[in-house]
Amino acid sequence: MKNLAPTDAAALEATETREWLESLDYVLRQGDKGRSLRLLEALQARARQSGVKPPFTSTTPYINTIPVNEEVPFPGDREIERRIKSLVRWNALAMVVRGNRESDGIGGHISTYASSATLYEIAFNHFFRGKDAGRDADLIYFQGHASPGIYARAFLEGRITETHLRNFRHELRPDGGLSSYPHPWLMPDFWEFPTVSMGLGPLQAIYQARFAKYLENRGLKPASDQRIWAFIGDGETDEPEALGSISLAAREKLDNLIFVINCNLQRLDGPVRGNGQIIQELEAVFRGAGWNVIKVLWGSAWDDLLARDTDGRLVKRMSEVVDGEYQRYVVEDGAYLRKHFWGVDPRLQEMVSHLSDAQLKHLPVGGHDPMKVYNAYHAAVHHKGGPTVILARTIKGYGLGEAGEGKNITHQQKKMNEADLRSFRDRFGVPIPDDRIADAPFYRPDEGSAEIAYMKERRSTLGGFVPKRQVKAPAATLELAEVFDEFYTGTKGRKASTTMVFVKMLGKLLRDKQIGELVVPIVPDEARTFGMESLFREVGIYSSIGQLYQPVDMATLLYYKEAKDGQILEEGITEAGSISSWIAAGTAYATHGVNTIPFFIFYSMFGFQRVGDFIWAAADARCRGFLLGGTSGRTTLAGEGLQHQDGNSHTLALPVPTCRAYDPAYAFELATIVQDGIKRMYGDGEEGFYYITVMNEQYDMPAMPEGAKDGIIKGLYRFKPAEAPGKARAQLLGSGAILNEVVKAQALLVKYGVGADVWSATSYNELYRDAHRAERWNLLHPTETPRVPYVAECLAKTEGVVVAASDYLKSQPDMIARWVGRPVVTLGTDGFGRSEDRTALRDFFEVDARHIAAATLSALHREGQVDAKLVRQAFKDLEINPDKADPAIS
Ligand SMILES: Cc1ncc(C[n+]2csc(CCOP(=O)(O)OP(=O)(O)O)c2C)c(N)n1
Ligand SMILES: [Mg+2]
Repeated sequence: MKNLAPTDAAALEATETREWLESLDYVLRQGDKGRSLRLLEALQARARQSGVKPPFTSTTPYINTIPVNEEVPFPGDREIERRIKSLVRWNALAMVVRGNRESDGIGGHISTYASSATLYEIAFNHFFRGKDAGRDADLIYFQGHASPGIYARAFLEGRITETHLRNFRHELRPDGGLSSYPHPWLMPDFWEFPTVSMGLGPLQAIYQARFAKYLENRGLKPASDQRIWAFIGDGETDEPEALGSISLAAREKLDNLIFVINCNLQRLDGPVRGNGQIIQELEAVFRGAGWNVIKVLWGSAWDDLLARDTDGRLVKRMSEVVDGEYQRYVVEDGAYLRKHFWGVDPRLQEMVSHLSDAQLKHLPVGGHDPMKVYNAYHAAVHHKGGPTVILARTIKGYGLGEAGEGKNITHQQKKMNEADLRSFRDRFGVPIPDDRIADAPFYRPDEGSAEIAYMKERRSTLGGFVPKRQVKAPAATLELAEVFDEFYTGTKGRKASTTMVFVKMLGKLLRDKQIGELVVPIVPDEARTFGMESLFREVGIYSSIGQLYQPVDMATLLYYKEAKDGQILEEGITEAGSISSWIAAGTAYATHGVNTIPFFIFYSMFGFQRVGDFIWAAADARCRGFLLGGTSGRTTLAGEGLQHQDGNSHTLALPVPTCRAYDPAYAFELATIVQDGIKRMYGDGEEGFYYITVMNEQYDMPAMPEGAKDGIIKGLYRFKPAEAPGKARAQLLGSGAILNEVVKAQALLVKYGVGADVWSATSYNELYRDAHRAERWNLLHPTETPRVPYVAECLAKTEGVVVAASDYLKSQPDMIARWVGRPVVTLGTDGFGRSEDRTALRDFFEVDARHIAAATLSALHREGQVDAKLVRQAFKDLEINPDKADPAIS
């Protein structure tokens, strides 16, 4: 070779390559794939022995994974399905275009669905199982901004009306509308899973698929061949959540899970990987994680070209073109393609010499070819032993032509002029006459038409319409006194933390005959932190394959027991994964018809702050259950410092409308909240959830004062009235572990002649909401007797200054200040945490008994109720340093 001229060397190499490929073809024609594989392995081995080091490759060539000779025939009526799809396309587009004509900027997306119409239609006509089939329906995470297409189909199916379509993104119109994206809160009979915050859908789908197996393995749901589908954008895969847990899906062998990634090579601003190939990149990632990867890149019209690609030149060319260039081909004409794709090699050019420029231009990509998409789904649902991802190449804005097909602006294209509409109509053959086209009218063929009949027949065969949300689990009558009673009587001198109390409560709930098996404890590698390890042995850690090893602590009582029917979901260090399991379990009353009661306990700082968007999605999905923020309280979690010490989470919980957040101090408060929560969610059917902070400071748990229950739930009750009125009065509010500081301050103040009542504020968030409810009612009913907010009912008529101390932001007690009738002095833990012990932390943040007492006297002095001398003396006694740095920013 060395001595040959370069052109001769190239010619020789081409001949050799062809000969080798012909030999391989010969073996392949004998029909034995195993033989060809063995041959390739032998060649590789020989090459290695001779010092050739094949580069590592995690990708396959840039062609369809399923070869033509393995395709199964298409079972449907191609022509009628094409017509149906065209009508869905049209109505989806008309919704957005008309919506924006009527109110400019109302939004909506045309191009995403335009690219994924075939991906959805094949699934609707042949795969998605509905809920009426008498077996488990598929659970489908739709790509959020493809929703116009899903609505347009529902319109053709007769599930929603033309008025609904007209009111897309006008949900507040009196005759009803459609929400922008999948929102179970807003459309509870339609959407099951909120997806549009990108990345959350794919991650939740993985944990949903795992949870379905968990239910089966624990005998809470019969085994089924239910599938979980997640439709995802290729741009969306840049979200860390989207790919972050794919290894779990492979490890758990989730063959009930199918990802369909709509690889239109574009995101909002431009190409996903202009300089690379997103499909190859994703293939490598998923293959590396152990997924079954099916690439659907080229439509059937390419089959013949590929069959003639005897020397691999076409495949090589396909593999070397970057996505930015592929995108360019979409907007350029056939001549451009001939020159720039085929023209790089005369032999490639020759391959397509029989095709016109127009034919070249319209060689379809795989994701728009029903046959290819059908085959990919067919292979995916028959794949056993692991999850499948389908990487389907599509064109963003397919069919929009000049109005945006393949253009960088296409994601936000919402306007089309008459000429654009006309060309779209012509391209898809939508029967709308010229004189009406400018109005973009919705179009639904007669009820008796072949199209409607076909759609309905397909859906009825597959078990009814999708998406559809249905609450199937019956409400339960719950008698849980046996579980909770002991917590109301106090620990009688024994010290305990609220975390310990919670763990004990959880253990009793797990043992309860009525609901025990429905309880789902979820921990992100933090069970020992919360003292939950006894549950490992007692109820087991869920493992789909049991325990294949003898745990190192086998000989101990509390060994690390993994079991197929284990109840605990020990998720490892993933709050995002854990919350996804929590959401799956908390929505199982609708998705699976099982009232599972999830308790997710985590480091409170890594909850709302870290996975707040999931918690928002949980609310949107009408999730039920309990979130336990462990090791909570900025000064109560000692030692850890600023990354761990949580003084924020109650404030972060406030915006979530269905989340009730509580900061209980004592066992009886915790018991009241949990018992009431179970009743409300699983007995009364409320679709909301609880966030409860629990602490690790140990102290004596008192018995519940008479009549406190109602106030605990509403957020405030008088825990300890002043023993004597004193010369001056004060109302002291505390919550969580800080309530003990308030009780101590009450005692300190006696010495200065102040009679203080102590209140436990279990939830400022709930007090605030209640007060606003009352205030709004008063505003709207000016002539009627005003309602009194609960917090005002409690405090407005009391005497003395009001001082509230919290282990969270001062904004917590501030929230109720305007209903108290006088100023509220608030002490809280705004600022960065510190590694210190509790005493030092509470001094630093000025929330200890000394500072509470000092603040009370200071306020009383300003009110003219105690004189300056007494305050000065008190500050000296209490060692208060008025010139201390402000903890809020030091
Ligand atoms: C977390 C999050 N960030 C940003 C957005 C805004 N957004 C909506 S769609 C979109 C582009 C989507 O691109 P891709 O995932 O490729 O979907 P395609 O429309 O191309 O199918 C963006 C940035 C969002 N919805 N969620
Ligand atoms: Mg995209």
